[in-house]
Amino acid sequence: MCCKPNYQRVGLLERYKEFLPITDKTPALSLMEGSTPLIPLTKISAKISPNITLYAKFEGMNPTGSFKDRGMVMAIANAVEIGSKAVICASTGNTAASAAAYSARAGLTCGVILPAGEVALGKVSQSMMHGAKVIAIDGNFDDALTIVKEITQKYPITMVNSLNPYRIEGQKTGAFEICDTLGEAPTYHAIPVGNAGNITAYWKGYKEYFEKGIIDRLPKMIGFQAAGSAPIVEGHPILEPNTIATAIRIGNPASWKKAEAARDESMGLIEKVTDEEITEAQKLLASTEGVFCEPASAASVAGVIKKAKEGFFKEKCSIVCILTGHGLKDPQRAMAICDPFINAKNDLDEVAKILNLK
Ligand code: AN7
Repeated sequence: MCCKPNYQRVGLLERYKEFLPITDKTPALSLMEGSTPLIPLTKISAKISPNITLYAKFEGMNPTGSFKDRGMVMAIANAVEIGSKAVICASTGNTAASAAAYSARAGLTCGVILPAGEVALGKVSQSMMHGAKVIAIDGNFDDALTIVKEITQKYPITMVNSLNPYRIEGQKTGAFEICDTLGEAPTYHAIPVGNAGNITAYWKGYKEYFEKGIIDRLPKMIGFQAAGSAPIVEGHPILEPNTIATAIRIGNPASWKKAEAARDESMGLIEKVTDEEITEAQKLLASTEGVFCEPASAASVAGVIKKAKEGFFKEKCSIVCILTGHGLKDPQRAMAICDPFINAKNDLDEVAKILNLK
């Protein structure tokens, strides 16, 4: 009894090759991404509704700490295949970290364009450490994406934002994994929405499994934007998007129409959650479930809690919340929302007293 298949020993291009645009010439690139845990959230579901079986797909367990690795492994493998020497992306941080890591591994030059002052510390440190050329512009994510779109038209450099279709192809594997684990699609798929590539990719993945007869129903896609950065909810671009969830501080999502299609075809919804609701959900996940995700990720759980309070989930149902990135990406925010730690003398009695032991 030694050889049960262990998917953590293969990366996504290998695990799902028959579903991906892979040819004889695609390099076998991998950092062992994917195969992330689907964690039952029993405390939170008990708190909000007896009808709900709630899970977190913890994408923070990917090699660079976010879901971006799924699409990036495919996009960078394709860039190598087509002979690119350099790639570029605009990013609120996670795309950049992932692009930088996979570029390093594949031997490509990587440029990342970030909105200055608006990217969480962990993410910037990753891009720097992996050797990307990091450029912080005096503008927001939408401005950075405009530069990337124009530069890739003019110069021989490959875009690895989710406008690159290979990104979406890789990211759809998240839907496959959920179905492979549950044996079916969940009733609801809850997900944060920023540039809207991920909701697009998951919907594509579920539809492909459905068309192949691997699952016999589709989930309803329920997406959540941050209230200060909710262009899809408001119905127009937001010129100065704002939220503590810097990953989804995006005013004009590239995959806007596709996100609406996922919402409408699945009979789901896209709504907004406030920064307070996001923070509360982030703390609840960490302090009662032991799962530390970044603020943007908590938007999915915040959205489910909000809809449960409204009585939206009437029947017995299963809900998978995508926790898109790890909490360690944004340690400064985490420190800011917790009670300060206690400074004490180097003294046993004092420490015991603080712990209420004496
Ligand atoms: C943790 O890295 O857009 O709706 O440039 O990092 O597919 O954009 C990040 C997005 C959710 C939103 N959660 O996903 C970037 C970037 C986290 C994220 C999103 C992002 P999309």
